[in-house]
Amino acid sequence: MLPSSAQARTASDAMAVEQFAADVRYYLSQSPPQLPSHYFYDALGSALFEAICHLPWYGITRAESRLLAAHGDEVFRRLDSLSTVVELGPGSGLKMRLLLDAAGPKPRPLTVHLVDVSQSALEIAAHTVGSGGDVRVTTHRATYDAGLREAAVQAGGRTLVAFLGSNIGNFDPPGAAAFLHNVRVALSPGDGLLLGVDLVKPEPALRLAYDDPLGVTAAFNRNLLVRINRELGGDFDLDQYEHRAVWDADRSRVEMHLVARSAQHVHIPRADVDLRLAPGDPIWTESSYKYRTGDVAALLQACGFRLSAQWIDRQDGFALTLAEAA
Ligand code: AVJ
Repeated sequence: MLPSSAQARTASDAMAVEQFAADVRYYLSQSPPQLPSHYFYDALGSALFEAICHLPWYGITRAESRLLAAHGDEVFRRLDSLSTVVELGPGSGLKMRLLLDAAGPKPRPLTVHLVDVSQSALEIAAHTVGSGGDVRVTTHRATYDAGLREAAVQAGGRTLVAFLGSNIGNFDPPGAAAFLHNVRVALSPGDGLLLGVDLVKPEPALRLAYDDPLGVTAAFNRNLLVRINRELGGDFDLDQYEHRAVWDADRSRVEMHLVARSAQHVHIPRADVDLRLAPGDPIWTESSYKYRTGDVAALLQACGFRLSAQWIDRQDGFALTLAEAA
């Protein structure tokens, strides 16, 4: 007999695999075939993403860290009597630690809720965020919406939601608006939202950020096929997929694809998939939308927030925006 927590873990893992299988089946049947980008983040995918954050060509994490270190104290000053922070998609947790450190001594006990689909990322983030000894940390292995609802139920007092790293870039514009609406609904007037958004910049910089000379991003992208092979019994032939990143200026997004180099016939038994690709056919694995500063303000206002402050990193083209639930 398993201890009840281990049992719960096993049951939720089984549910997660079933959801993965259903999503793989549905999205690969679209044209072009697609895969949802949040499945990048298994243990290896999360580690590869951490490596991406250190690449000289990927400026998002460094730009945001500079802004958090420089303005974190002001975030807390503008939200006096804050008692809860909810971070959606904390990754390694280093940025939240940076924000908490920048704020200095906390006048009251602060609880930080971390929401992530990746168990390995959550464990690392909880350790990193908790290492300051100045906050209580609670984790939620869940999607953003489900995790935010859970955290909001437990939260007492004034709350700040942090959505950093330009994670919002993975939503298409209607999806981003719907998501921010949900965040607003989970909050009360006076609660805060700290949003990190990557800005539109010249195409060569965008291409290098998503197709780096070390091939780390290519490995991150292909790891999705490794994960499907392992968890769903797929037979993707990894060398037969080329990593491609393209900037679509009209839609203001970088797309990542995996392009078949030759004709492919793929079986994924646990997802009941039988997929044929011709040479040059893409599987679309990610969209990363880029914003202009004015877009961010307009989007927040349309979703029930009032702009409180916006800080820009000119070096890498990144915006950190603090808004208040209106
Ligand atoms: C974590 C979604 C913000 O879009 O820049 C990095 C993911 N993809 N390199 C991004 C990613 C390729 C990243 N986000």
